[in-house]
Amino acid sequence: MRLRNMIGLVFMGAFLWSCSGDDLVKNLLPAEGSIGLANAFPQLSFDAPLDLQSPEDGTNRIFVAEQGGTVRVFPNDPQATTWTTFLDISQRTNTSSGELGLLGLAFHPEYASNGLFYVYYTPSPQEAQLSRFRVSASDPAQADTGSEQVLLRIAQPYTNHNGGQLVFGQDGYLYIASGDGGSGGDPQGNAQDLGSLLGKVLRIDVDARENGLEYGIPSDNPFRTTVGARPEIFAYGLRNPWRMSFDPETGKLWAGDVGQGAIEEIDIIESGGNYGWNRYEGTRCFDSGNCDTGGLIPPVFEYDHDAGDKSITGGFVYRGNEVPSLRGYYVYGDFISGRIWALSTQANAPENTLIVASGLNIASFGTDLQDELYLCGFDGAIYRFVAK
Ligand SMILES: [Ca+2]
Repeated sequence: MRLRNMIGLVFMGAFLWSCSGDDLVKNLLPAEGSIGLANAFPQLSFDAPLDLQSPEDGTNRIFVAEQGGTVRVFPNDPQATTWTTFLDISQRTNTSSGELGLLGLAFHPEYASNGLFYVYYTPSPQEAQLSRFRVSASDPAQADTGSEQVLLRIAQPYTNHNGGQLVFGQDGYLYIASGDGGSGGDPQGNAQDLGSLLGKVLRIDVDARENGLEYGIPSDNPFRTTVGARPEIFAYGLRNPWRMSFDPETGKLWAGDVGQGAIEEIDIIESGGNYGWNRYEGTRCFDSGNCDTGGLIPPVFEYDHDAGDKSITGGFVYRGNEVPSLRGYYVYGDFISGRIWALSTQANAPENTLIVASGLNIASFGTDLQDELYLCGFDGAIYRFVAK
């Protein structure tokens, strides 16, 4: 187990191995029973897949980013027999600790015409980096590894909590999740520090450049004119947002924020929002010297560790067609327990339903161009959701 702690690895190891290798329906909760997982691409396997993306370029391909620094590409077809390597920056990627590596991939909204894409990775244990690459001029299945342009470097004082999600909004801006810099308890107080890029959701304009930066600052970024604040900050008070996504229907930005030792939380990220860390872990006061909730946005949902769920992996609001009963629900999981839930926030009180006890280490979720939902398993398989 590379993403959170070795205890999880030892604990889950036996169960994980017992589940890997079978190729179709995963174990279901009999009480729920209506939704399962199936291997989406049974002939393909991956090494620590952490991100799944599909650009709107008319080719209906799936791109899977692996932690070690590679991106594989293949047709969005369950019969796909092989992937090819789209990008290999493994020699530039440091994976000397479990939360380091190639952590995020996003294609420019105009990828079909400009061939640009973005990756977030750790070139060293003390740094995370956002880089732009371009596809090969002659081969749509190959990136030009010589095209790298570094846009942003973020110093990381500790090896853990590096964030890494990249996602373009409907506004065309790139949203970047950064962790709080690591260790435990955010000892440097980065998440509440508007002078730090750590513990934030950042938002930049990749189509502009200003003030010596390789990107622009959107004119309505909330702290653009705040003295002492980094203008890239969109929201703050986050610990380690491990996966965030936009609901394509509502435009809301959903994030799963991994907790310290007690509470995992789901946030809807708004401009200028303070999500509490490290004053609060979920709705529980963490920094006992300051339990003031003033100005803090509480999670839309949280869960504790008592049932063995210990590290949230944020998912997506499902807008696909294969599993009609999931439509409109936020589907997310827990990396340690492998449990997957569907959350509704339509009612006055959130409704959270366990839908699959997968037994998998859930590294990430992703969607294709039809908004069908996939799960990146740390066992090396990509799973899809199926109605039973
Ligand atoms: Ca929070």
